Amino acid sequence: MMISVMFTTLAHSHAVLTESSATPGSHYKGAVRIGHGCNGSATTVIKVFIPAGFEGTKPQPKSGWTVNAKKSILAEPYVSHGKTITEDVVELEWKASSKETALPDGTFDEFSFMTKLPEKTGATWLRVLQTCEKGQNDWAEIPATGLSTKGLKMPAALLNIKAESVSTTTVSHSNVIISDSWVRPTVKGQRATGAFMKITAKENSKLLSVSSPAAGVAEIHEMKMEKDVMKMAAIPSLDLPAGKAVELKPGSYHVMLMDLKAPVEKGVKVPLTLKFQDAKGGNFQVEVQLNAAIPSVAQPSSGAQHHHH
Ligand SMILES: [Cu+2]
Repeated sequence: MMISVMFTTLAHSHAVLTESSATPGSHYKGAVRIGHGCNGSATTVIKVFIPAGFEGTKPQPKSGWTVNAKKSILAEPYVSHGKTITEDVVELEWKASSKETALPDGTFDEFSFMTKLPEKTGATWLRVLQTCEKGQNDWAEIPATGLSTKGLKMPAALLNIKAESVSTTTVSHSNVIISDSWVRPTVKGQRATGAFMKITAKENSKLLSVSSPAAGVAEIHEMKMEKDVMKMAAIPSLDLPAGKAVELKPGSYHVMLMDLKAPVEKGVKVPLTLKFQDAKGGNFQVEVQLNAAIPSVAQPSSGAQHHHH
């Protein structure tokens, strides 16, 4: 007879974040999930303590609960939207408006917020203080090492901030292979950005044009030295010799996306359509989803680039 052993995790009954990992510098929307009361008593107040480096945290309103965001003077001010921020939200509070709207033990609920995460990677622990009609649960324990909360009675909520391991995409088409594609995330107020990739055509081909629903104007650009000044300009088409990987990279050929409809935020996907001409003069097109992230392998070009046409 087979004996099946069920390993259960207690994680669902702790105060946990519904999204426990995120990329550095990203806009994060998360929720603290509360799985039970305090020793059978209904939950009346949830407080979430926001770690240093989280910017502009906002709680989501909740029906039947009064929401409060407490600000404090920052030890390290930061600049956002051109303004120096010296005071920011450090604590969120949801308080049941009445006995009827308190969260009964034996039920669960989620308390949502959004924030901008720091650029620093690593495990971040959010302390959650749960107050009930009788008693409190202070979710504040942090493991000495690692991410496992096993053995901890009241672990804090984990948010693991880590870089995406893959930030480029590859598309294979019968005539061309497009690899290592990515788009540079924009900074505030920037209306244009560059997209980069390697294009390898099977036969002699040409890249004729590019377009993207994310940009009002998309062009193929080259960079060249003109009287010791690096300039970029649109080119009518880009030659793709058979079997040779043509690199579109910072400081060299690139796709220029201008008149952006929205900021290109880190982590989003930007669709790009590339129109080609094959060796026989026929046209075809390829769609690529560009990841908005700077790949670790991409190095900014140093010095002048020389192109031979
Ligand atoms: Cu350009």
